[in-house]
Amino acid sequence: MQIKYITLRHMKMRMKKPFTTSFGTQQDKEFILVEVKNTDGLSGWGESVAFTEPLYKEETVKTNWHIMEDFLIPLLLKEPITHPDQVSERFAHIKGNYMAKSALEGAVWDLYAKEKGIPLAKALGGEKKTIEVGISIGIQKSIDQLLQVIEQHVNEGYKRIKVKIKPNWDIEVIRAIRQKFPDIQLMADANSAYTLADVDHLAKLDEYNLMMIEQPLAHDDIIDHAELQAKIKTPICLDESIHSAEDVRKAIKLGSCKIINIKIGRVGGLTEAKKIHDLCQKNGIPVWCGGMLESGVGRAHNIAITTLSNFTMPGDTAASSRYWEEDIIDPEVTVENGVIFIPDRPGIGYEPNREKIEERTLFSKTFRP
Ligand code: OSB
Ligand code: MG
Repeated sequence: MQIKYITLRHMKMRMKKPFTTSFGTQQDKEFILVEVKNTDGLSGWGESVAFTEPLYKEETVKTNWHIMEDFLIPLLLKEPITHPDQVSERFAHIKGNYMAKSALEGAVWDLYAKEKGIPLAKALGGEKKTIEVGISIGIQKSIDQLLQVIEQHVNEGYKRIKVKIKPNWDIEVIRAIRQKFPDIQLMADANSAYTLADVDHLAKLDEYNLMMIEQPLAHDDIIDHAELQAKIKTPICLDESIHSAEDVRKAIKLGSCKIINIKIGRVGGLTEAKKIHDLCQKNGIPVWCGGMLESGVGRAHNIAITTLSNFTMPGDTAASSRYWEEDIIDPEVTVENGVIFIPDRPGIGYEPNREKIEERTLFSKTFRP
C-alpha cells in the first residue's frame, strides 16, 4: 500500500434530536473524518468517535487531532505498510489515544479492502450476510414520553431496546417499560453513574429480566464491577472500562462482566476489536457492537465488524435516519425489521458523498509523505 496523502476533516453535523446520557446532552456532533489516498487514486475512510468534551472518556476531537497530526500520521507516512495489522504495531508505543489510532487504522483497513477488491467485512473474516441491530434511547423528559419513543422503535422492528439510566431515572423507568413491553429484549446503560454504595439499589433491577446492565460503575474500573457482578443476577456488560484484549483477559479473570460491548474506536481499531472478539469467543463471552452516534462512515465500520460470528447480540448500529436528516454516505444505512443487509461492494461498501462532506467541514488539512 503506497499512501499518497492523508486528509483530516473536522466535521460538524446536527443530529435530528438531542441525545441525553447520564453524563450530558448532545445535539451537534463534531468529529474527525480521515481519508487515506493511495497512489492509484483509491480512498480509504475512517472516523474518530471522540466527542468535543471528555465526558464519556478522556479523548476529545482536539486531542485526537493533535495526536494524529503530531505523532500518528508521521509514523504512518514514514514507510509503506503491506497489511493494516501493521498500523497498530507501529502505533503500539504511543500510549492510550485509542480513538485517534482507530480513526487512521480504520481508513487503512478500508483502503486495504478496496485494493483487494473485497468488502471490509470479508477482509476482517466476517461471514454473516445480515446483522441484527437494536437501538439506544437517551434519557427523556418523562416516562410517558420514553414509552412512546420505545413503542415507535419496537414497531420499526429493532431487535432490542437499550435505555439510558442514571440515579433517579432507573428502577421506576425500567418497571414502567416492563409493564408495557413484557417480552422485548431490554437492557440499560448507566455510563458509569453509580458506585458500590448502590449495590442494593442496582439489585432491584434483577426482577425485570434485563439482558444486561452496561457499565454501571466507574469508567476505568474492573475491580468493583467484579464485586457487583457477584451480588446481582443481571449480567454486567463492560463498555468504558475496556480498551484492549489485555483488559478483557483481566476482566474475565476477575469476573467483572459476562458480556462485552466492543466499540472499534474505544479499543484502538479493528485489529484490536478482532482480537477481543476472538478472546471473548474462546471464553464463552458474547459480544455486541456499541455506537458513538457516528456518521455513515463510522457506522459502516461497525456494520463490517459485526459480521464476525461472536457478535451474537444486537448492537447499537441503528439506521442513518435515526440520527441525521441526511447522512454523508450513499446509500445511507437502512434497517428493515431490525436487520441490516451487508453490502458486497469493496471496502466499507458505502460511498462517502464529497459534496455533503464539504458542506459539513469546518476545516481540513492534508499531510504528505
Ligand atoms: O455508552 O454506548 C454508549 C452514545 C454516546 C456515548 C456513549 C454511548 C452512546 C450510546 C448511543 O449508547 C449509541 C448510538 O446510538 O450510536
Ligand atoms: Mg455504553
